[in-house]
Amino acid sequence: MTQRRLDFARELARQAGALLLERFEARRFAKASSAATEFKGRRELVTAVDREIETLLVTAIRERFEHDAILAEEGVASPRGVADRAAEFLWILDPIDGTTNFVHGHPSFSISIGIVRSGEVAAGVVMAPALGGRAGGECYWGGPLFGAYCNDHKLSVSTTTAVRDAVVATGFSYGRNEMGADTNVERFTAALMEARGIRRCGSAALDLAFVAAGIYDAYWEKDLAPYDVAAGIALVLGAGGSIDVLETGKSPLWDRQVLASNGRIGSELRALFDAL
Ligand code: LIP
Repeated sequence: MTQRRLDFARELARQAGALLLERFEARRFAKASSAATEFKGRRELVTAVDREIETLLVTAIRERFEHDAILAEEGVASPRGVADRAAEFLWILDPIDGTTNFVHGHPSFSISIGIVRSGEVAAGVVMAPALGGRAGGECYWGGPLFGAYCNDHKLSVSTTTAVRDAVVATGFSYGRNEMGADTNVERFTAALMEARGIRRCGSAALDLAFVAAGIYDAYWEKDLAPYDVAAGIALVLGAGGSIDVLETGKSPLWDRQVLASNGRIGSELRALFDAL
């Protein structure tokens, strides 16, 4: 049942990825107007392409798996944020994760398709059409029962055992200017001073895929939505990594926070943050 959906999601991501790359290059080389960019908040962007890709994804999923539930970032499928968490199968979709990068011509953006079965993350696909330097880009796919892959290459998390030897990644909330917001700056500074390197590439789905690929040894972020992380969580677990949270007792999928690691440095990084 999940395998069928994962196979379908891979083909759907390939098709949607080709369209997204076409739109990206048209915008980047100014053959298309950038006027179709709107604001959802002070710095949160949404484009007509977000909605175009989401409509493509939702229509195809509805046609093939009509009884499955769908949660999609732009609300094409259902009121934004309403999700039937108890459904046997729930699709969690981000049509463009890394929208700011997409609008500004940076290649670190992805299509994220997460599949949750009876409340547990079961599989995911993260499609990065502008990465990899070859036709079709990089398609990360897998899940806890399937392993994790980049195109046809099997992935496994890194073997780094200390934060001082690690390359880690994070991101920052759109709402960081709001009164009382958790800006993540203290955690960023602590990790910057301890780790070998730190990256902020602007797509949570890709950051999680990079943990699964052993490129990053860990990644954390707050104020993320389920559609930012659902597919990436499946990939990290499929590659033998660990998924934790920044506040004990919270859900990495539903409570807007995640700490993903290779399973070897996650607790050290969590302790570094808890000590702040
Ligand atoms: C983005 C995440 C990124 C985070 C941004 C934003 P979007 O998602 O992928 O990690 O730092 O604030 O949430 O809005 O591009 O889908």
